[in-house]
Amino acid sequence: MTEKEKIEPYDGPAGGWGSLNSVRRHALEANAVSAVPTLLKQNKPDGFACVSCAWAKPAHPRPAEFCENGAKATFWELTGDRATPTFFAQHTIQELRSWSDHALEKSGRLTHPMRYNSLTDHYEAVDWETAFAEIGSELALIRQNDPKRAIFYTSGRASLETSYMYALFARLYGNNNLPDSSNMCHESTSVGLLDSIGVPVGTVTLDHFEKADALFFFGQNVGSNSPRMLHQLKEASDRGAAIVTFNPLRERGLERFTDPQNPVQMLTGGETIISRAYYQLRPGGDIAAISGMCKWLLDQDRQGKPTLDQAFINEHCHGFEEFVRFLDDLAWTEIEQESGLSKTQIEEAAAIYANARRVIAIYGMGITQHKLGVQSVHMLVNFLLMRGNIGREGAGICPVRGHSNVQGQRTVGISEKPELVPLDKLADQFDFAPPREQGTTTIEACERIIDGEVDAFVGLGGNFLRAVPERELMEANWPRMRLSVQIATKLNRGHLFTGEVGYLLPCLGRIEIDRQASGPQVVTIEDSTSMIHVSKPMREPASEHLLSEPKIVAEIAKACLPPNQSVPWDDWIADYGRIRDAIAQTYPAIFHDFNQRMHQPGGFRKPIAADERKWNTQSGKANFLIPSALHASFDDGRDPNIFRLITLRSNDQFNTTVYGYRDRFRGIEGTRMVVFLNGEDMARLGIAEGELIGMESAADDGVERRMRGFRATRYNIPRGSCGAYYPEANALIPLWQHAERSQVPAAKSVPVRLLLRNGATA
Ligand SMILES: Nc1nc2c(c(=O)[nH]1)N[C@H]1C(S)=C(S)[C@@H](COP(=O)(O)OP(=O)(O)OC[C@H]3O[C@@H](n4cnc5c(=O)[nH]c(N)nc54)[C@H](O)[C@@H]3O)O[C@H]1N2
Ligand SMILES: Nc1nc2c(c(=O)[nH]1)N[C@H]1C(S)=C(S)[C@@H](COP(=O)(O)OP(=O)(O)OC[C@H]3O[C@@H](n4cnc5c(=O)[nH]c(N)nc54)[C@H](O)[C@@H]3O)O[C@H]1N2
Ligand SMILES: [Mo]
Repeated sequence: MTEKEKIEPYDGPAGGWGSLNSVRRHALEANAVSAVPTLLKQNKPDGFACVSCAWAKPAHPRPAEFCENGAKATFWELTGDRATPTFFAQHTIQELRSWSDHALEKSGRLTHPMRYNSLTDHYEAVDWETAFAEIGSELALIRQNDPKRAIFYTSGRASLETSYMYALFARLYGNNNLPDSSNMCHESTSVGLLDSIGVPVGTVTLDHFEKADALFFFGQNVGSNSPRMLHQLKEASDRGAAIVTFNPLRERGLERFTDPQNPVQMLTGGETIISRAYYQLRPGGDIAAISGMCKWLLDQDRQGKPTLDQAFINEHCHGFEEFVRFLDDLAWTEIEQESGLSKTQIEEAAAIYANARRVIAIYGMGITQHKLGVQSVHMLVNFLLMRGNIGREGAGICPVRGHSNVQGQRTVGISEKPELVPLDKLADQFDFAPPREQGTTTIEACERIIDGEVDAFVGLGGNFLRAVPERELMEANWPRMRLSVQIATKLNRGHLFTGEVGYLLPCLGRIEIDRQASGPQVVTIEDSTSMIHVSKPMREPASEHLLSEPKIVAEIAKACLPPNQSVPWDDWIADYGRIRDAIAQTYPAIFHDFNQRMHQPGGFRKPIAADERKWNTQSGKANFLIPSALHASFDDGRDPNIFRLITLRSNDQFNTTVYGYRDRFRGIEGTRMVVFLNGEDMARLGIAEGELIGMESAADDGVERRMRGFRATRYNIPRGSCGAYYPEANALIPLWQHAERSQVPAAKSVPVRLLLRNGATA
């Protein structure tokens, strides 16, 4: 172990002084001390929407409505560091490929449009006109040949305005190839909730949170990934609401919280206990655990203790009888085996549920990133439906979305599924024939890139190559493409693999003032609770050469598409209010009077039919749906030498952006190359604490996926499972190991074997 690496348990709560210290340190480390005052405008009605997570922004914010990780995101974007043409002249791409994710982004904000020169292996500065002209002619040529051979990827940060234009651009170009980071994230939600309750998104707002009697958490790490929600949880806990958590790991934010904005708590060392009960189930065990709770509810009801909301079930639900048969056929031994929990634990949790009148189920990647991710979502809805917990005050389903506008992008047309987009409307509005064929998901895009079937990749943000599975094959095949265009704020590893023609185009971040012909512009986003609001930038741009995302999209579109009078790209750029008018015309039910309503504090809400107990499903009712298996994983969990690997986020990263090497709550410092293991498994296999071991995929499909150099770390994790950080461990995930139907990579239960020092495979 090097001197800087430190692995020891951390006793502090989430929030508290630890979080304030971390904010201070990050302002220095990110070279962004001047950005500190900016934080006071974060998530305020007259300020900007945080570029980190998608959690709701309240109408009546606290004096400081940012969290530790929101502050890091702001500092990281407003850093004083710059990746200039000189920087790129000093380092070849080959050399940069040996840098860490952290070091690459730490080089600072991109300042100039860059073109890859394969003769020198450097990115070199170009002017925007040259860039747009070449990208335009390359894209036009590919379009002539076959428009399906281009992919238009989006990471969930781009605004509603940019996303609407970008989706329209892809369709004018001639395809629905609009994969989104959501394809790796909450697509299991979009598919699963649509089946169950007829909406692709959650049904709750902050108002529901204020009235809930119990909150059930499944696989969402609030303390790191949506820390502002800790305030709602503290309020709920103070009010006596029960919080119950199902998670293989004991995540600190779900255990204890000290409110940094509460002087008494801060000075007295007071803490709020968050979870009343915490169940460390097996990864992939949620279907079993929830089935067990449902079975218990049913039994109680039959024993004459009214536990089910029969009136609701009769009036609103479909498929209940079949669900009852499914529950009756389940054996408790099977439930215990697959969930890793005892019958007593499951009954205890179910009893808390039965005693609460209004309940919200909250979940994240621990549910969606499994082979049966979609069915895990169905199961959560079944659980809520049994007691009528959808479509009333204080109750509902709450998928916690990732990127700050990922949900909104889907709302305004970023989708590979043409049936979800009002194509007829677009055809009328813009006088063209939109393509009707299915587009590619992220997984399909990867398959096609590996097969050499893609000629152009345009990335609107993100770090596609680093975020997807099957790293080696993806990196090896990427350069077969003719054209790659990456629109980005910072350099990342994905940019170090290019097509024959490769561009890296630097854009304004959301916090930076965006001046166009009609003056400074604002943009809008939709949060996790379907509230749509304005975001007003306030900082001077990182470089005078940056263009806004809408501008870059418009210029590329103009450069490669034949002119179309009905698409006023230039007018839109002159005044983003006109883009919002166009959005309102396409989606009047959601966006009428958009330019006025966007200023409403807290935002305006997108209508959510299920929250009014209107069910836009095929049956016209809310559906009980039956899972095909009790565990959600690819392996059956019976072979003691196959471990279910959970790929994890640390408290010091935003996805592939690694801010630093402190995973404070988990007590890991100075390294990310660790593998968490259960102490009994370590003893059984003779693995010493700190020993360097490897892992290989247990997919046994003829492809070798092997990684070495993980430090074995004893951790409170269920036997038979292990944990390692994302994105480092992505090389271990086969492309085909994704959720059924939603195609979300099964990143939370990757079957692996351990490679021990003596060469043995455990
Ligand atoms: N600071 C910060 N904020 C972020 C992000 C970030 O990287 N950093 N990422 C953003 C994005 S895009 C997203 S999608 C969200 C992600 O936020 P989360 O949804 O919280 O995602 P993860 O941290 O990947 O994993 C969530 C939890 O699932 C648990 N888990 C693993 N397997 C299982 C299982 O089988 N069952 C159950 N019940 N739990 C399981 C893990 O232990 C972990 O605590 O956060 C967003 N916000
Ligand atoms: N193994 C494993 N893999 C996973 C996951 C997992 O839990 N485990 N999680 C998955 C999930 S939930 C997601 S959402 C994906 C994330 O996949 P992506 O969204 O593709 O990745 P990010 O790391 O969020 O993208 C970071 C990059 O975005 C660019 N960027 C930042 N801000 C802006 C901006 O304002 N504009 C533009 N144009 N660019 C910007 C910067 O260049 C930065 O390097 O990863 C997925 N992959
Ligand atoms: Mo995500």
